Amino acid sequence: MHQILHLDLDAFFASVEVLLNPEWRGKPLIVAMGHPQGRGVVSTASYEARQFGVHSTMPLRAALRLCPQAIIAPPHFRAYSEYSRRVMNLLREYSPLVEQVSIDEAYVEISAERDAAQSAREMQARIKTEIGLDCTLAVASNKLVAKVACNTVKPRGFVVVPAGDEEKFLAPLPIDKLPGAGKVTRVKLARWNVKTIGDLARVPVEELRAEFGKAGIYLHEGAHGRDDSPIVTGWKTKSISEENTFERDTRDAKQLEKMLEEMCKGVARDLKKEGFAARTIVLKLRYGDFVTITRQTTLRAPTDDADDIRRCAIGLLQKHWEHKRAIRLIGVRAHNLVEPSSTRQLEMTL
Ligand code: TTP
Ligand code: MG
Repeated sequence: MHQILHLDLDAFFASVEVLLNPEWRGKPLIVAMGHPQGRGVVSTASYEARQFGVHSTMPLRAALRLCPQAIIAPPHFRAYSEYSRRVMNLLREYSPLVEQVSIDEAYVEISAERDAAQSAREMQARIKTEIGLDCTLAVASNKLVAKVACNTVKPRGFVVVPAGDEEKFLAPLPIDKLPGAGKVTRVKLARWNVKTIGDLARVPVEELRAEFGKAGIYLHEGAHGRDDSPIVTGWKTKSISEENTFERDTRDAKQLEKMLEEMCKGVARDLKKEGFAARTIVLKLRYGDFVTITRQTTLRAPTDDADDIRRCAIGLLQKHWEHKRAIRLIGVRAHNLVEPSSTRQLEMTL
């Protein structure tokens, strides 16, 4: 029997901002990109701001209508990754089996000799006292149940789902809490009048398979609280990117190239900081009508150099941008990352 723990930091970016600006504690706080009068988007909000209905991905203007007194902070990504690193290192004191799934989220497998609930309690207390952050923790026999459970007790939550109780625990929860049951899936599930995870568990697996194929089997297994996916360690950043939405859609090639140049510098800086070089550079363009295209170039040798990345990105822009069309958003991503040690090995074998 496995002991899996799922951790998710509470209102992560906002909580770090509070550590950097203690006078903001207890206040409605929104971390957002862009200008309040422009096309800013909410990255996250403190729980005080969420009471007004503010949430991630909401346009900042809408958020400010709901909560005009909110403090607005621009993001400080360096600080977030530093805090994230500290939390992940603390988790590694308890087990080598740590799978980081996002900047503020991880699974940890605790060995059978340890009491997972006790370790989890201790982690939660230490993350608060040693790092200053609140988190929510769930313990279960597999990743799926731990993740779902974690989301039911946010913020500052703690929950243990005893082995054998997985299905019973999930049954009353609304179906949208089950990973894999996205909007499209839920519309189709309405045919069986599925509202809760328990309702889904009662649908015969053959019917789910007929409707969803292999995904139907996963839905069935998940609804019964079964998941045998392993902890994947050695998680690495899969890509590094920057993107920007213009205040006004633009057809100005100079402006686009200037923006790209800035973003490429940022991407190169992050690559160096994380110790990676990229083999593939991807350009993303979103036109005024929201049609979005991505185009990519694969390099002969991996790079972390801003000029190399800029040359690729601008080359892609010149080749693929339909000049008549105004651009709303432009982005650049470094992808296919390799570590410099493997780059060196590569060069040596070439
Ligand atoms: P989440 O864990 O989804 O959100 P959260 O930590 O702010 O709040 P909670 O977990 O308590 O519900 O995401 C982690 C961080 O990722 C979040 O603080 C900001 C960033 N983020 C965005 O920038 N945009 C998004 O749309 C989302 C969902 C998160
Ligand atoms: Mg979080």
